[in-house]
Amino acid sequence: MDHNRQKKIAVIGDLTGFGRCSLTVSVPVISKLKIQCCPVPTAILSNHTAFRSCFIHDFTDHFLDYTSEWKKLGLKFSGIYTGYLGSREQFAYVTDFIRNFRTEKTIITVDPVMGDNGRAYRGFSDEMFTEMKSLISLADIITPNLTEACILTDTPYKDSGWRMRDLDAMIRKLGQMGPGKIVITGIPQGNFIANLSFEGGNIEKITRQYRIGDQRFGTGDIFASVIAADAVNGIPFALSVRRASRFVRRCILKSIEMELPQTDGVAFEEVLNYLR
Ligand code: PXL
Repeated sequence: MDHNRQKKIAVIGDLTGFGRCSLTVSVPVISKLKIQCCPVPTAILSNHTAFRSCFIHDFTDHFLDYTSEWKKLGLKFSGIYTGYLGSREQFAYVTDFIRNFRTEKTIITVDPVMGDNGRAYRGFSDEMFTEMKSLISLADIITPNLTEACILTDTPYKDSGWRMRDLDAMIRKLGQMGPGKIVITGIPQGNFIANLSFEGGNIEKITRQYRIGDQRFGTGDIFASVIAADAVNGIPFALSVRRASRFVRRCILKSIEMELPQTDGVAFEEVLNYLR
């Protein structure tokens, strides 16, 4: 039996019941882009970690049993996309997963989820930062936000006043760490939010959008899901970055219109039809 007739992406991330992040946005977004999405849960949470309290069940101990069944089925993936990892030990498992399941054609997207607004998410340690630096060396594409780009390159974070020269140095440093395609998201530039992308060693592009309200949870996961799916669908990287940011913008605008609390993720369901 051939289980590999349709393109599919293995998505490694957490299953979070409330707050629309990780798998609860990756699965619908990737599916909408006509790719079969196969989740590997890293943890099960009642709600994401930015709420005052949450239940977390770490799934590290089941990673190998879960993924070895996929080996038995002979599954092959057009893409592997990793997001939030719940424990330090998971980095070794994810690295082995990539080595075991990668084919010549598999596109590896690593969203180095670690923090935002200059701060690490709850539960992230210096050791996990070091692990993330090795994980990105296996990636074809990475999608750090500004905070994560700073962590990966040991650059001090600041809220504003980024000069092009400094951003340039940072993205090149990331490029030297392995990935061929990089987009740094959420760079504040006055009334604008910019994304800086890098491809094939030297093509750089900065795209800006008017800042609309504050940041909302899960938008990085939506962005990276579009990038991972587009890459598998053969869409040029620069176009994909534009599509992803435009879609995220639509999601934020809808959420503002519906007056959703910032913690609750974005109302992507309302605008998913625009993604095609
Ligand atoms: O969107 C990033 C993210 C993913 N998963 C979990 C999180 C967060 C951010 O807080 O808590 C569980």
